Amino acid sequence: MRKVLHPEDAIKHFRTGGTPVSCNEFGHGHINSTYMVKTDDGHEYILQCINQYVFNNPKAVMENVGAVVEYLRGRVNDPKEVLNFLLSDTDTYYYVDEAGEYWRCYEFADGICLEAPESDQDFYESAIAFGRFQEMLQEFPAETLHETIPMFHNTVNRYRMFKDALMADRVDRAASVQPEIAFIMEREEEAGTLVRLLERGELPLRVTHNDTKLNNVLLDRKTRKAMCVLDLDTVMPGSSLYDFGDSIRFGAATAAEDEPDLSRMEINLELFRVYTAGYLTACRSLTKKETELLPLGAKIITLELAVRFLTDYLDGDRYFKTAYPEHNLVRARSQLKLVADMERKWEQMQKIVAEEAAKN
Ligand code: ADP
Ligand code: GN1
Ligand code: MG
Repeated sequence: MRKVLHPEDAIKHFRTGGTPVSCNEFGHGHINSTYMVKTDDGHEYILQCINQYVFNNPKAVMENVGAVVEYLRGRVNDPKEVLNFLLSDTDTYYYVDEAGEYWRCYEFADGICLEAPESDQDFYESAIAFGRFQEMLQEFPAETLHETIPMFHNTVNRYRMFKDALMADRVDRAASVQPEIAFIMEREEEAGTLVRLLERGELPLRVTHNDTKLNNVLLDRKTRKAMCVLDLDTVMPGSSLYDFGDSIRFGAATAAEDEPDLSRMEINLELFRVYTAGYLTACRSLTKKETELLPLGAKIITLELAVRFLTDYLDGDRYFKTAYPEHNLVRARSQLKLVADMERKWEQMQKIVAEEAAKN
């Protein structure tokens, strides 16, 4: 049960130029409560209430976000490439209301935000945005970042949480999802590969975005070039393969993340190629091993998302926002179908990566 929020009160605590005249729910994020606020001087802002079930230390989230945007501001060519947060009346980038809810406000960036690429070029540009983002953060002091969600992409731990939810079976749903459970368990060993390689130092730990779906990036309205990366809540030490993988599972799929008709869900190899080309162009520092493992990054992150959606389904839908009772199950099934399709096209995915890498 989500709490009753009061965005129209919260906005008054931020240093907006004019007086707010409207405040409406906005966007398709699964986590925070997002509003678009318009003021009488014609300005537009994004106001967000941080989801504290997901982020139990919202102050740490804002410290990370503040540090990252300030760091990036000194490195970009154009200020519109970085989110511009407003100070609140407590001189911080957040305001805490009487109920203990954390709010933040930033300028609305007038860019194109897509749920699916409208052209190959759009997807290529999103790869440039996320690849460049990671390159810019290469020297960022990782030890100063809080781990806002501990073990976020630790797939071994995601399996552990899945098995706990299965054992607890809080809402009696386990019996109805046996084929999905079997599919997931058959792939447990492979799912832990990236975690083990990171632990052994065979993959570098980098500062990564960790939530690189297409609707977390804005394209410039006029040029349709990469403009600004959004949703910085999960910027933490991670692997480039997480970022690459998450972009592929969302943007290179032929259907939406919650498509109920599984026959429509496949990996589009042309889009896979386009994103690979863009990512390799923007992210020059990828090691040979990282490059080779790009297809595995896509597969493991897709499987991990299936595990996370099914865990939430078994847990009674407490983490992701859902629009109907079976929503998380539908999402989990679509991700599993995508994994199965990647397995079918595995050799082609590897060939594409090798071909694109040879061009660089
Ligand atoms: P969540 O964590 O819930 O996904 P996001 O920070 O991604 O929250 O915001 C949700 C959506 O709001 C984004 O996908 C995007 O459509 C929109 N959005 C967020 N920030 C901005 C911004 N500065 N300018 C324009 N749209 C934005
Ligand atoms: C959530 O916040 P949003 O909607 O951009 C989730 C991601 C998932 C994604 C699936 C903090 O992303 O990890 O990949 O949903 N974010 C968090 O759509 O858990
Ligand atoms: Mg988002």
